This record gives sequence, structure tokens and C-alpha cells, in this order.
Amino acid sequence: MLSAEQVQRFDHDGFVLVENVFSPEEIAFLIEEVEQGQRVKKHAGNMPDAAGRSSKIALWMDKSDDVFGSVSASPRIVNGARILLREEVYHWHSKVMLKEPKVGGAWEWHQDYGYWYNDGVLYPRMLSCMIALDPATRANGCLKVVTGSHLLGRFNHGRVGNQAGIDAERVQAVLERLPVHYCEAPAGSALFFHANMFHSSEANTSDRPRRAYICCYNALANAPYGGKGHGKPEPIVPAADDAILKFGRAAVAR
Ligand SMILES: O=C(O)CCC(=O)C(=O)O
Repeated sequence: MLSAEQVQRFDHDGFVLVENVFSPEEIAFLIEEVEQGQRVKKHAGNMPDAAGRSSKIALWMDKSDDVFGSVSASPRIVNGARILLREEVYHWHSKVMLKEPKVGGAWEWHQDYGYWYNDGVLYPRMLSCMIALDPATRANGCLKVVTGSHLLGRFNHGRVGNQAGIDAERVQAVLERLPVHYCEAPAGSALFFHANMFHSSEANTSDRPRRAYICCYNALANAPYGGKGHGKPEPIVPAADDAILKFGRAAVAR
């Protein structure tokens, strides 16, 4: 459950970090699945940045019946999304973001709704929850957000190098007016952030990986027109609280 103060912080800043949402044992199972499982391998692609580095993203839209699905459907996350959006939500997509030591690249400034608008979603009643699998630090390229930028509305997104992003002139104008926050976070924490939040991240210059699992949700009453978009607009069946441990132990036993 989020406190009233955390909800207020999300409304005001566009993001809120909640620590200790997942235990070290649960995070160890998730990392095991990232490293050994088939799902990340099957969905992984490279995202090059302007400096020639590259980070990896593995994205899926189905409700996976595995340790990842147990997180995306966990009441710890889904109830947070419901409380922050004040309405019922459905699973949009989930993704593992991998920044390998020294070579993991940057993400340009963007808003997630800048992309999702093109899927026919009419309102930005959407959010993401980034779960830190490794401690996220400035050195390993933690997420960077612009506090309060979720209230600016949607910006047009075009090509910025190899990525889709907000043009440099507008980014500059925003950065002159609003503060940037580096979302350093311990493993097991959950960072909820609004779909209109300006965010980016720098390259991983450290000798440690920065891996994160991001679950994204849309309001059930905000399903895109024309049958487009990600996921299926249907209520989420809550995962049992011990589902991550059960899936994790079963995978290790195989
Ligand atoms: O993993 C990162 O550093 C960036 C993630 C991101 O920008 C996104 O998921 O929209």
C-alpha cells in the first residue's frame, strides 16, 4: 500500500520511489531468469545510442506465466498503479532493460506517452513501474527524470540519433525550468513514474550491470481506439504473494 504522502509526491513530482518492495531472494530469482531463462533471450534487441554504445531491451505484451508475470500481476505493483491512477488498470507491456558494464548505452530524453499516443491511446492515464534488479546508481546509468515534467503535456517525438526522442531545443527549454533527479535506487525497489514524465538515462560507465524490470499499465477505461496498442484491456488476475518464490524455486530445480 502506498501512503497518502507517497501518492501526493507522485501527483506533484510525477514519480515516487518505494523501497523494499521485493525481497533479495525474489530479486535473485528474477536475475536468474534474466540470465538463464528463455524469455529475455527470445525478446531481446539492441538499442544503440548516439555515442556508439548499446543497451538491451527485451519487451513482451503477453501476461507471461512465469516469474516475470508474477511481478507484473503482483498486487504490490498493480495496487500501486491503481492507487496512483485512481482507476482500474490493465497490463500494457513489460520489459527487461539491460545495461552491461562499460558498454551499456544511454536513452535519450522521451516520454513514454510520446510513443504510446501513436498506438491510439487518447489519455495519458498510464504509468510504468521500474523494479531495480541491481542497485541503480549514477555510475551504472540509473533513470534520470525531470521533476514535475508530467504536467507539461505530451511533446512530439522524432528521431534523436538512433532513438525516438524529444528535440534538443525543447529539452533544453524544459531543463532550464525544471530540476533533474537521478533515480538512484536499491535492488528490490519500485519506481512508479507517470507516462508523461520526461526521462532518459546515461551510459553505464561502471563495472557492474544495471538491470531493471519495467511493468507498464494503462487505465482500463483508456484502451486505444481501433483495437491497437499493447496488451489486452482486461482486468488483471492478481498473482499470489508467493508466486515469485514458487516459480523461482521450480526453475532452479529444473
Ligand atoms: O532503462 C533505461 O535506462 C531507460 C528506460 C526507459 O526510458 C523506458 O523504459 O522508457
